[in-house]
Amino acid sequence: MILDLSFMTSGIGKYVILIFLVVSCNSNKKSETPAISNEDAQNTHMDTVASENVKRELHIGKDTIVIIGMEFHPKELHLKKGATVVWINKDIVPHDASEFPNKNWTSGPLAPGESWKMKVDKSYDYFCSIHITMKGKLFVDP
Ligand SMILES: [Cu+2]
Repeated sequence: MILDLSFMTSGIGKYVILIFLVVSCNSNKKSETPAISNEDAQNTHMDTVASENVKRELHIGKDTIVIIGMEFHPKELHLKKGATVVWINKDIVPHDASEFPNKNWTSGPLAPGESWKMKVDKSYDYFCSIHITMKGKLFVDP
């Protein structure tokens, strides 16, 4: 008996093989665990508790802005004239805090763990000039 395998290299033969591979991959998915397990829920809770402690330590929302997860926290901060604002980079990549849009002032690159402070006399929009979608606002009450 002669087995003719020439169809496998023909146009239709390739599609037959591809379909077979896709079907056999999908059949493995039934054994996967649910997307959110109890352990994940517990970890999320622990993260929330941890960030509450960080907030208390760093006076976030008073005069300290924490950079974490590619965001400024808080995004908007109300200050008294002459207050000193501190930016602290708690993220895993460098960021900066720069006047938006002209970089009239800038912290320069802040490595993870570094901080920078500036005395503020008026309201500003600012951003991270390394990741230009990261934005924040400082409001100085007159
Ligand atoms: Cu950044």
